[in-house]
Amino acid sequence: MADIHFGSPEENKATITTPNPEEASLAEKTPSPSDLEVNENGLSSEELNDANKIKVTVADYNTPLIILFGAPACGKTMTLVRLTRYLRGKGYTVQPETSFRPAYDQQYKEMCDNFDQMINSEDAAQSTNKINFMLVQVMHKGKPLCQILEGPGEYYFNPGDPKAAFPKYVNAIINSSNRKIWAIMIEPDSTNRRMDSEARKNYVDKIHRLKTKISPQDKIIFVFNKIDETNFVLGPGRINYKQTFERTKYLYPNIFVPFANENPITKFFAPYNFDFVAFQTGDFSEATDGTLTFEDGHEVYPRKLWEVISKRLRG
Ligand SMILES: Nc1nc2c(ncn2[C@@H]2O[C@H](COP(=O)(O)OP(=O)(O)OP(=O)(O)O)[C@@H](O)[C@H]2O)c(=O)[nH]1
Ligand SMILES: [Mg+2]
Repeated sequence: MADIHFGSPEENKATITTPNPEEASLAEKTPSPSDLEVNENGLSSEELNDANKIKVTVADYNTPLIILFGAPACGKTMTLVRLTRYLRGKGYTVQPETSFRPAYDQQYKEMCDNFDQMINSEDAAQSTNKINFMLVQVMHKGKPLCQILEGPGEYYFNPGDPKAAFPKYVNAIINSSNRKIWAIMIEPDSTNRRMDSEARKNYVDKIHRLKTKISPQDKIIFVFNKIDETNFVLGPGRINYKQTFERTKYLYPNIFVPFANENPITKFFAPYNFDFVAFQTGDFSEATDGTLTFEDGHEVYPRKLWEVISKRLRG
């Protein structure tokens, strides 16, 4: 398979961090009643006016977090949907963490209640419009393996306000004691109208800022989503990885610079401290009634992504 693997050196092996109950709640607690007017995204007006007031809770600080990090519309929600479908098909249990958002977020509650229906729906908008914040737990044979976290792209990188600092809740996630795998999403230049060359440069700066904050024990996976929109697909699931990697460096100048492997020995066979995975969530087409329908992409994509995640979960 034309597949370049960019492994991490041995010394970067993650250790399981000591649980710290105080970190379980990742933001301030009980809001006042006047702040509880909730908009259609499930955010209270207080949260909407000030992203630093957004409240999320990761109650399980022992199970590693997979954080889908990326600009708006890069495909985080659909990646979560596709991975969930794949994992369920392989006998894993994937279920939403109801405590992730406060009780006033009715939309979150509804999403948790209707999770199965939403995951199985062919109406892509059902997922992309409704899944705003999401934390799901992945279990196998009753044992929790990881938690996958999805949040609105604008709080990771907002093309309209590219220099904005991360809101408090993102910093709290960065600093939580969970072991973490950062799935940093990138995409072709033609697939996201808000991500022009200037925005991509700013996104690179944001990724570099993230890199300065995250623990050296965290793992990084660059996920090149929407690979179906490139010329690098040779056949179902067969990707010209070398070209995809070179294209990424061209589209996102200097993106990989802070991730170079500095180890004088291992750098010759593992030049970078990350994995690089090409991905497609699915095929999207507009039905005659205007709805965007979603058809799973080839299974090789979630299988490969899950393989890499599983490997990094092991250390
Ligand atoms: N061609 C192609 N388009 C995709 C793929 N994945 C997602 N898309 C398109 O990208 C759009 C946005 O996907 P989402 O998953 O909602 O993006 P997101 O990153 O969750 O966006 P925010 O929640 O706004 O941050 C979808 O409606 C699709 O049109 C893919 O694999 N291939
Ligand atoms: Mg989303």
